[in-house]
Amino acid sequence: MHPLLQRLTELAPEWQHRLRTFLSQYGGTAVAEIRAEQIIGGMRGVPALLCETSVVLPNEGLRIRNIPIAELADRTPEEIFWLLCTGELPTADQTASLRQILAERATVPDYVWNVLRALPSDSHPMAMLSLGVLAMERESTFRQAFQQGVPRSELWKFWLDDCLTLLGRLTTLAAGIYRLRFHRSEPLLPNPELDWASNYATLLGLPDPTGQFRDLIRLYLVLHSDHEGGNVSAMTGYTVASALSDPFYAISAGLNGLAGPLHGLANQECLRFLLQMIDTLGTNPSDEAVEQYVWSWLQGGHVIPGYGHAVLRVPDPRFTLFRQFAQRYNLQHELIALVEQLYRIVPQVLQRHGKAKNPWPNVDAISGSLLYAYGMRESEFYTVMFGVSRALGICAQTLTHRILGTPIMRPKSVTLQELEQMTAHSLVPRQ
Ligand code: CMX
Repeated sequence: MHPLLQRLTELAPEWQHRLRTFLSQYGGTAVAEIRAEQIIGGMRGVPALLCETSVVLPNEGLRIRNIPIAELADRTPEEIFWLLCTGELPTADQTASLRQILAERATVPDYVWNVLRALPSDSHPMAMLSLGVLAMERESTFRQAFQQGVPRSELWKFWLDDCLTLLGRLTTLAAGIYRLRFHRSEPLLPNPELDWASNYATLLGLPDPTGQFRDLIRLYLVLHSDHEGGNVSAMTGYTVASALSDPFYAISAGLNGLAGPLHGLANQECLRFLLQMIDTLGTNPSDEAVEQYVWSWLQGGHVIPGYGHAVLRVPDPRFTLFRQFAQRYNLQHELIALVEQLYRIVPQVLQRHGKAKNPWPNVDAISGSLLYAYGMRESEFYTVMFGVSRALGICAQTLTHRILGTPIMRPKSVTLQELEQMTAHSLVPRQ
């Protein structure tokens, strides 16, 4: 039994007991009221999902297992995955064991590459990533275990096994997609001696004489790993997994949600926004010119990509950590300069504009510019970078649900007519 499985086997009974006790004592207790506008408005603010791995505090940002993300910025993705899954930071031996498992599973089978090679050359890299993950579903040990009648209480072990296979291969898959899609070159073979982030950076095949790109990839994979349970990709993964569809189905589905411009695609959109601005205004534009550009963008009915957030009400600490990365390495690039300039200007503009509840930058306001500055110019690939990292969180979240044995998702939907009746007469909906 490998150390992560062993530790989770020790923790699982404790967690299951805690949940059973809680439900028996407080299962019938009302914890929130729901306004009609929240039902229409994407359930914003409704506490409707259990998520143990992380929280996003409006005035602070992300905490993974109650540790502020800023305190985790120097960790490796392997440490973060262990933390997400167990609630504990791993020892050096535990990290090494996880690193070894992921490295051992890093080879992507040929049939997956063949599926991807068969796609039209203009397929979006996110569609390729999602499809690549889905193609591997045939190897799911979870599905086999379920079909063979393994007791429900044991199924989570197979869930973990699938997650480790999926994650081990994911960096190789993503880097191969980058090479196939943008450089018409063949995927590189993973190096079993390297950790997850270093392998990924190497397999992408970009020149990295200083090692700074590898450091950026490591930070990138850590910062995007999880953002509580209610965002589109995590909630989609959770919903699909709750039907006991296996991790390949669940992660592929989550990635499809991440591909939307209001969610993970915002980093791609943000880079396009910056490049268009440079095209129009030239390099080193004045503050006045930038402000005017931002206003006309808003007046054209567009959102400012990389700004605003459904939960956050302060600058995203992940934005701040990326900014510090650029400062630490004294990164001189016109895009990074523009990111800084927008940070001075956009929040004031959005405040005066008066719509966005949060005028501050989110992580996407800078992540793409950093990748661009280090030579990854293909903005269509940026959401894939995000997706590789976010798979850590969705795997850990769904694993926790399998350990706790939570049931299939089935919220009650209502018609507008029912809502009208409920608000008029304060009735509860028919079941
Ligand atoms: N620029 C212009 N208008 C914005 C805005 C922005 N950056 N952010 C919000 N608004 C607008 C909304 O479009 C909405 O307008 P309408 O009432 O006309 O529909 C209004 O302000 C209120 O929105 P909100 O409650 O502040 O924000 P939401 O929770 O509805 O949406 C988000 C959150 C992220 C989708 C939105 O801020 C946005 O579109 N931002 C730009 C895209 C982006 O950066 N997305 C990445 C988010 C991080 C992630 O999930 O990956």
